[in-house]
Amino acid sequence: MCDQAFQAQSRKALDVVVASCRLLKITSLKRQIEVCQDLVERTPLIDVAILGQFKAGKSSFLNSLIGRRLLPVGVIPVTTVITRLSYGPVERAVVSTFEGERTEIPIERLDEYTSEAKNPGNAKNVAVVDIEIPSLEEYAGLRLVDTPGLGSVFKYHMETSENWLPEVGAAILAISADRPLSEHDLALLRDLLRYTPRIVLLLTKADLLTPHQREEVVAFFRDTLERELKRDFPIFLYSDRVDQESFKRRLETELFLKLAANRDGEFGRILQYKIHSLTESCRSYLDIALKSSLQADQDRQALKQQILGEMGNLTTIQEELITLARAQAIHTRTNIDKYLERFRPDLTKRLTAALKEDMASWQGNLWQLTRRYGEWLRENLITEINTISAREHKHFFGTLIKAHASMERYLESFRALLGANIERVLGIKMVPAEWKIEVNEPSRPDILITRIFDFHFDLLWFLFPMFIFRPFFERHFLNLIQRQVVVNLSRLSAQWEMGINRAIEDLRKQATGYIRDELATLDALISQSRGQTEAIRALLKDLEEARGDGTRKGP
Ligand SMILES: Nc1nc2c(ncn2[C@@H]2O[C@H](COP(=O)(O)OP(=O)(O)OP(=O)(O)O)[C@@H](O)[C@H]2O)c(=O)[nH]1
Ligand SMILES: [Mg+2]
Repeated sequence: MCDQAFQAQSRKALDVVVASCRLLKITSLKRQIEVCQDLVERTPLIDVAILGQFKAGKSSFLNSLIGRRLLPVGVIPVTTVITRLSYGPVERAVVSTFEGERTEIPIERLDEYTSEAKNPGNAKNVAVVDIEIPSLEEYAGLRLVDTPGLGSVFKYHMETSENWLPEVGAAILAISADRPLSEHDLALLRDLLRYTPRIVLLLTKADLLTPHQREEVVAFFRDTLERELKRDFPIFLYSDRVDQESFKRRLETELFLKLAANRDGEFGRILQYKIHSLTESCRSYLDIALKSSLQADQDRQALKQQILGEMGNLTTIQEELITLARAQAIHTRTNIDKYLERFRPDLTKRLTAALKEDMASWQGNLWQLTRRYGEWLRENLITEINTISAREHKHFFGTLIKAHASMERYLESFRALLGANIERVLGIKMVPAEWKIEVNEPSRPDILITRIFDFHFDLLWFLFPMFIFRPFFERHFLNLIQRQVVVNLSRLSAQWEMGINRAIEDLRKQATGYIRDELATLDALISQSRGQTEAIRALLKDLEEARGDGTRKGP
């Protein structure tokens, strides 16, 4: 938790802002208030990911930390999906799928989702399992992340975990102490360094070594890391069989507590900055309301006209934003098609070669052969197209990025013009509400290959003795690949187009919303502030007081 006094002060400042908004019908600060309220109330979590080769003892280590055999462990690769453990007053487990579905499950049935034996190859499409348990209270604020063997999941993890403070997380690389540092581990370390500087090594299964051997192993690791990576990493020993408590204590004082302290500092700075900018905006609005409240009625109307003038016309603004969105959306499909074209020839060649090789061993009549071919094609195309989709989709986002930039520019110029008018007419330099339109990345489409053949001539299999016709049909199957590749790349393109254009539309709605709220707020401030001079003055005073030390200028 961040500093209690600072949190109380932030709450007080928020209360004044909320009261001001209620009195003066300020709608444009709503989002910012929500963000700050959320930050003030929540305890942010730091992710500590346990990574490493299969069977390094990652899950066993976590079980030992929490003092309970909760995560599945075993002698063959076990953990198949990412599992996050954090403190919660009541025990619960929630499974989230890649489709975004969340289901609560009984904690005893965890292995049905996280173990390779009961969820082979993650057939259940689980993105992550989140577990809350009361016994993690001493680690409150940390979220311990168990990962499947090998490190590549870390990339996935960093991409998908909540991104507000990703850099605070740490990585624990588990390596079995009875094995030397492998090339794989070094490669993983190099990879990890791109994501977080906070990496420690955990030499597991220390019980397999004598105290003297342990020292030797630690020295060997130090030397190798210094030579290979020119880096010094903290190294911890661990065993879930002997001296658990002393191993645990060292980790706690030298790693976990330090992480928590870091997080508090970082979190405090973010909250301070956000509260500062929110109270500044609120004060500008109160200033505007105060000036306007002191005017006679007819002057107030004139003021409104001078400040909003042409800009007050929301319909024109809406139309302009629609034009901006459309200008990008119409190019989305062409851009993706053009980009995907580069994969077509190679993909066709690769599939054709693979089919030639695999088909040689197929047996049966035409009907059986066709079934086999259908399955083969579906399986291989789905894998290939999904791989392209997962690896390349960031390249499809051109129009989304451009739409985002053009809407931000539009908002900026709207804001600049409005600010200039307010300064000219009222002499107030306005601190506008924080505006940030957020891009919601479209989720990955499901690739579905439906029809393989237009005409089921395979039903007439009895007409074609295979020893005569087989070469003919093989050729036909091979030729079909080219068309299947074209059709399915195009389908992929269409699915991404839909997602991306939906995201552009979402940007447009956000931008319109910002402007609508700002205009409504100013309209309310100027038209309805009559006779509220005293109340406004009191709020300004409260705001000054509440800002106190707690909202010194942020970073
Ligand atoms: N002697 C000894 N064996 C351990 C220790 N920790 C784990 N093991 C054994 O190592 C094997 C692998 O343990 P897991 O915890 O499943 O390893 P993991 O890294 O989670 O494996 P994956 O999930 O498959 O990547 C099991 O047979 C454990 O009993 C330890 O401290 N000492
Ligand atoms: Mg495991």
